[in-house]
Amino acid sequence: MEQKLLELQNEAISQIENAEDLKSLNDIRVAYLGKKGPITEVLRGMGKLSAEERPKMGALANDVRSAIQEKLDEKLNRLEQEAVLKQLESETIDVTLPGRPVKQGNHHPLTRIVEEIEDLFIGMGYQVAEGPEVEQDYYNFEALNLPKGHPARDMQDSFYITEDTLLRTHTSPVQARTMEKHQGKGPVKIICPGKVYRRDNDDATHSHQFMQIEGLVIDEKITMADLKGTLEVFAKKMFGSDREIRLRPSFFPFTEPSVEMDISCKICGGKGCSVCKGTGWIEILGAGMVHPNVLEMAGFDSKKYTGFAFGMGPERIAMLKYGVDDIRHFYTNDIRFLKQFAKYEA
Ligand code: FA5
Repeated sequence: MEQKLLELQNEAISQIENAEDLKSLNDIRVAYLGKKGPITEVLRGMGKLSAEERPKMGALANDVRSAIQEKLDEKLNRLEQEAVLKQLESETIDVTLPGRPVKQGNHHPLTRIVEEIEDLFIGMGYQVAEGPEVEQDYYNFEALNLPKGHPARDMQDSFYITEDTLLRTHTSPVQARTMEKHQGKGPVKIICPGKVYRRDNDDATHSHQFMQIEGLVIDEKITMADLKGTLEVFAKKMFGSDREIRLRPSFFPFTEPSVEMDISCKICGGKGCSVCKGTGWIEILGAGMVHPNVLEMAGFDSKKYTGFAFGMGPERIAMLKYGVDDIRHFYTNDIRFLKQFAKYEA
């Protein structure tokens, strides 16, 4: 029996050494140490042994089991380590490979224009103000001398949310809000950029959502000459001294007198095209002297204070500056269009 046990031990150990994977190792464990294995079989014959030999054989059988188990554990460890090493090797990263270039984006042309205009006016002592896009009818119209039912409300077809709330149709409500905050005390010198919304039909120069930049100056002795001088500085800086500007008399209920400013069309050089609707000019802003009613409604003494205001469309300015022939390009997010402005990045 002793001989048989030692043979089984040698046989098992040699099989363990040759095992190549975890599955065959487990098969060997079941085969030799399992309940139906040969060692259990040998031990069953112990009843035939003498009382003296029995404990000796029992001890030997336990030693054989332990030796096989030890060998199994050792091999299991080795196979597991080998598996980890193999995995590490297969997942190695070659750090010497050249990297993939990271694509760099650029600012949206409208962001560039708005920042450029902001910088220009900040340089002239203006502060940047903001207001809500969902606006009260009062600030969008009434505080600007446009009472309910006023026919000039039709000039800005609106998206109403409730009877008294709407998507603002221009940035002029920020004027009214800022004046109210100043509680009748000048000076006020602000610009307010932001999105506005109108039920306009989209075409080459109109969008139902677009941007405006409002400007407002209130102080003692502000005149139309200050407005004209400011707009001229702005136009020369934005478009270059070779581009022509013109002021046309116009009407806004919140300014008196009112004007509109046009710039000569860059696309056709003033000859007339689809962008300028054949006129050679593109309107970029409305402006005027703040109406005394608007000053009074916001708590300013209109005998002491005067002011000017303007509201311009950055999309139209960007179109003129960069020669873009359709306003919708700014909103369709075509990467081929947007990429062209990378060359203007600092
Ligand atoms: C106004 O919105 C006045 N609030 C401007 C103003 C402010 C006048 C302060 C006097 C004092 P108007 O509707 O003309 O005015 O719009 C001003 C500018 O916004 C236009 O000159 C044009 O550049 C731009 N604009 C108007 N409608 C659209 C549109 N649908 N799509 C793109 N730009 C537009």
